[in-house]
This record gives sequence, C-alpha cells and structure tokens, in this order.
Amino acid sequence: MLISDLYAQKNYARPKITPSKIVEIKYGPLVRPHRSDKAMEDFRNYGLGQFIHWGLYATVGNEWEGHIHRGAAEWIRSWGGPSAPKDWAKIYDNLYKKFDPKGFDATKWAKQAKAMGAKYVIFTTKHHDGFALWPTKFSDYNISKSAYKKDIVKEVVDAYTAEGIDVFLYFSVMEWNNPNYMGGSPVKQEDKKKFGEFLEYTRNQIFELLENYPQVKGLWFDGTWDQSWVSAYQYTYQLEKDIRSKYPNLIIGSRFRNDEFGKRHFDSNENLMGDYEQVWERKLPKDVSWLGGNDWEAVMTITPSDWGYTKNWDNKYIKTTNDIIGLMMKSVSMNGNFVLNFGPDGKGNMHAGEDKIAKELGEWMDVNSEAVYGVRHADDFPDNGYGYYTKKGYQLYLTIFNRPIDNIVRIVVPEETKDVPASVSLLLDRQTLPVKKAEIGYDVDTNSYYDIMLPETLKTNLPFVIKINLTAKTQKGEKSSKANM
Ligand code: FHN
Repeated sequence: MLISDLYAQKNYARPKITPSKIVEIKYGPLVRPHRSDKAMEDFRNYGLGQFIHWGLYATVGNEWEGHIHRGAAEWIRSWGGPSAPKDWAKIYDNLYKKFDPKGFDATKWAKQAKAMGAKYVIFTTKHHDGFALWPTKFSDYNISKSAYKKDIVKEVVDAYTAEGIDVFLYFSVMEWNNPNYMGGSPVKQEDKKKFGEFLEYTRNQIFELLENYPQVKGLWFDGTWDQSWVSAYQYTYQLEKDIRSKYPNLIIGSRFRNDEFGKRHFDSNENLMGDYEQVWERKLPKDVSWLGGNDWEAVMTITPSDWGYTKNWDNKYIKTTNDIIGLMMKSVSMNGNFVLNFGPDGKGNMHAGEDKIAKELGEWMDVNSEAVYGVRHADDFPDNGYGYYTKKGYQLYLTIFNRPIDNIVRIVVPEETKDVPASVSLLLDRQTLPVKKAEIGYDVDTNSYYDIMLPETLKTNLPFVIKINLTAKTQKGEKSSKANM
C-alpha cells in the first residue's frame, strides 16, 4: 500500500451519483459542471497550489502562557473548558492591537511558492475569528486597527500575481465574535433581524473584496455549515447569482451554499453546487470513480490537523516531503489539484519545517513537474502497485513510489487500450530506458505487458518519474502472439 492511500476516505460513502428519485429544486446549482472557459481550464491544469492560513491565531501558535490548546491552531479562539485561560475569548479578541508582523514580506512568500511549483494560492482574508486582513469598511475588527495597519490582502494579491501565481481568496462566513452571527437558524424576530444584518454585512464584504482585488480568480468559502447559513438558502442563492453575473469567470467551489432541503456540496438530486468539489480536506477520494467526473481539489495540512501556525511540532506526525509528493500525485492522477497548507507565524515567517518541505518539493518539481501540470487520469491504464499514472496526450507518466526489487516495471496494457509504450525515459536524468513487450504466455489473459528496465545505477530515496511515449497499437502485431489453448 502506498502512504498516500492511507489518506483515502475509508468509511465515507460517496453520495449517489444517480438519485433514486428526482425532486423539484428551486435553489439548486447556478452553474453547469465542466465550465469550459479559460479560467476553469487553468484551474484544471494547476496541479499544485498553496494554502495560507494567517491571522491573529498565528501570534500565539496554539499555546498561551505555557498552556497548550489541544484543537487545531486556528481554532484557538474557541478554547474552552478547564484548560482554557481565564477570559480567553476576551484576551484573544484584543490580540489584534499588537499584531505587527515585522518579518512579513509577501514577495518572499510568493517567490517561495513559485520555487515550490505552486500555480495558485488560497489566502485567508478572514477566518472564523472574524478578523479581516484587509481594511474592510464594514467592520472595525480589521487590519487597519492593528499595529501593522497596512492591507495584508493587497500585499499578498499583488505579490503572488506578480509571480504569475493565481490568487483565490478564502472567506469564512462563520464569525465567532460578531454579535449578529448565530449558529442556529434564527426563529425569534430579534434574531431574524440580527442575522439579516449579518447576511448584508457578508454580502458587502464579498463585493468589497472583489472590487478591491480585481485580479482574484476565485473565492474559497468556509464556515458555511451552521443552520443559520443553511436556512438562508434564498439569500445565498441570490448572492451567488449576483456574484456570478458581475464576475462570470470567478471560480466558486461547492462549499458556498446549499439547496432548500439543506443539501450542501451536492443538491438533493446529487448535482454539484458549484464549479468544483470542495469537500476533500486532509483526505483524498479512494479512487477516481468517487469523483463522478467532477473537477475537484484536495487541501492538505502538513501536521495532522493544524492549518494555522503551531509553534510546537513535537509529538505529532509531520508529513514528509515524500508523503506530500504521494498525496499530490494521487490527487493529480485523479484529475484533482493538490493544495498544500502553510501557517506562517505572528511575525510573518514560515515554520522551519514548512521551509524545508517547500524547498524539497520545489527541487522535486524542478525535475518532475511535467508529470503534474496539465495532466489527466490515465483512463486506459489500470492502477498499479508502483505508484500513480498521469497522462498528457501521448505521454504517460508513472511516478514510482514502490520500486520493484528486480528493477523491472511491468506495464499492463488492456486489450481495449489503443496505445502501447514505444519509448521510455527517466525524468531524473533524461536517460532512455529499455522497454520491450513481455512474452509471458498469458494466453487466457487478454492484457499485454511491457517491461521497462530500471538502471541498477539509479540510486534515489525519492519517488521518481518514468515518462512513457505511447504509440498506436498495431493490431497485426498484437494478434500474432496469441495461441489457442
Ligand atoms: O474550520 C476550518 C479549518 O480551520 C480550516 O480553515 C479548514 C481549511 O479547509 N476549513 C475548516 C474546516 O473544514
């Protein structure tokens, strides 16, 4: 088993792709799946992205005065129970006054992301604590009131755009310290009024972001699971309609809103509620059949579950660069993007462990990125035990994680597959590898087999990619090797 397979969902039943009964839905999807415009084509070809969780939580790093918060670092504001410091929420809500990330250099981040191979970034404009990293007109709880004062979202958008990296803005609807926000569906008149104001505020902030930063390619919504938001389906339907009519190329995933029956991500007829499946977080689909042909991305932490800065990485399983390459290759092999999360500290520096992974991943991408960008699932070649196939036209790539002990990689070519391996090379040093059809006498087996010889001199502890040039199968040649039994 490959390590990346451990991150596949095991007990999660995929929503049925064909519903047993079709219901009438008024507030279902506003876009058809498989948009074919350039923005969506670009999205399909990204391969690798970077997520950045940055906010006030970064200043504390998941601990306070020697007390460790056990939950996810960016959730520290919701710390409760006996281990929580006294008046914790109040302390947290005042952290912004001292927020002054002296080391923050958006260009440095963007250059690092570029060197790592990221083609897009998702940046937290506002997480669940409600603190806005841009100077929003619609709340005082924002960066302009901090010691830093400057517009962080602008710095990030400009720097990444300058490096040719597309920007998506993360936006949490849920806000813990907003008196107008509530988790439950509002029932009392007073609550309805409050939540109505919250909805207007949310709408204003979304349009404000889109107006302020016209370069953004997409909105990445989060914190949309509470019943208050779920019950506002008429409002959110209209809001999405208005956003899309003003910004038709914008990409919005399936996490934004639900239908009138409360169905999120997929409506009650199992149709996708956005431009792509936005459910894959820290886990991957088991195999490509789970995706139903939808566009999708996986977002992934380096520690098991922290997105925000965590000072102390001890006693946690930290994914290795090889783990990450495995998760990335599994994602892209199933037509998805893989987005790796970074949680810079309160000064604006990445964790040393993140720097290491960014460097190692970048070095690997320098050699192997053609197996990652713009590739698709290799429909005609069955999954194999060596690693993951990706495909681009007549180029088939096999990223090897499990190297065979005899150095022979055997490629299975099913009878119905139209193309067969013609020539093979190793991306690592571009050397040509011998490939030949294996005459192994499997007469009742309709597959063909091609053996690729790995050089014994190949010494590496990293996954490596073999590039297989395909050519059309010559029917005559294939048939001649069959005998009757
Ligand atoms: O609660 C958040 C979490 O803190 C983090 O932002 C992730 C990123 O995908 N989203 C939520 C959990 O689904």
